[in-house]
Amino acid sequence: MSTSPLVGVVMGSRSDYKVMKAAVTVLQEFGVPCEARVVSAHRTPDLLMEYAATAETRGLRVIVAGAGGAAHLPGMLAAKTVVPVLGVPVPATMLQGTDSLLSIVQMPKGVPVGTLAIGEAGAMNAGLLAVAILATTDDALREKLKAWRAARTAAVLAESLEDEA
Ligand code: RP5
Repeated sequence: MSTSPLVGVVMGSRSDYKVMKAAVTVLQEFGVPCEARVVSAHRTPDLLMEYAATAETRGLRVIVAGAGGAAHLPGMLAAKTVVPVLGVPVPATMLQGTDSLLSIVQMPKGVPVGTLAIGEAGAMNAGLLAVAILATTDDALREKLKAWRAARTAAVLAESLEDEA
């Protein structure tokens, strides 16, 4: 597998990393080269455009984008690149991520963003979905993903409730 990043994990603020690191962690677990950067739709709009415009030529195959509040980042990236964008709503305001979820999921037709759950589950699943997308053209990665799923299944089947109070 290439060592230059295949997945770009971007977020609107450093403060989003506590949620978005779940995407990075799972990508690292699968050995998928990735990069993590802060790219803000409203504070660094020129960087956002440059990031999206160069994503394909830099070799990125998937972009995972997390943001809180009125979360324009995933949609704006998707507007500027055909690299698939997976959006993660980050709970950052009084609306606890429902604002971001609706901002991300309600893309007008023609420019899709794959929208995940709010928070850490969404970030981890975005990482896993990026792995699954890359696995469509990478047999070894597909086998790793199957083994990862099988291990989780085995762990549940081995559980007992006998020690529960
Ligand atoms: C959004 O505003 C970011 O994605 C973050 O979730 C939220 C708060 O950002 P900070 O004020 O913590 O930088 O743009």
